[in-house]
Amino acid sequence: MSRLIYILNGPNLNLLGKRQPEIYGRETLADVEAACRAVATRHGLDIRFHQSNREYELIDWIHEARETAAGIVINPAAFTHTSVAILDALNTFDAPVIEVHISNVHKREAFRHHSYVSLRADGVIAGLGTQGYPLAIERLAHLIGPAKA
Ligand code: CA2
Repeated sequence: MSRLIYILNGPNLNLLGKRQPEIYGRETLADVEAACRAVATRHGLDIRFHQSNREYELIDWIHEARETAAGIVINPAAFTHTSVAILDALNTFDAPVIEVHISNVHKREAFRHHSYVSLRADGVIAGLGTQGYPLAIERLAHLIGPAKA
């Protein structure tokens, strides 16, 4: 069985650590990737870590994950609140999906309170900062189970 997980990041998250640290913290996306890789390695999981500002690229990675992956962690960023297309793509993926938000979207503007992706996600983490990513991987590792000896 595959021990590969996809970690997908939506628009503007390439600016993490460079703007609005009061909302999104000081860690860069490269720091997040390193933290994800460390926790995944501990569980014998491989990762593909991607970010895009283009909706279709996120959809293409979800399609790729259908063939290869045992789970997805996704922070769809603003597409969370707008994208039926990402929801439709995730609905074709047959393994666990964890949705992550760095900020507590429920403490913010009303338009951030609704998530299309939550209609598919098996779990949602919001407001734990970038720590949400390794925690989401811990959950996937639990759902996927240990590597066979
Ligand atoms: O809290 C989150 O993780 C969000 O998914 C981030 C999105 C926002 O639209 C969602 O409502 C909640 C925005 C990502 C923008 O990322 C930036 C990072 C640093 C500086 C500027 C933007």
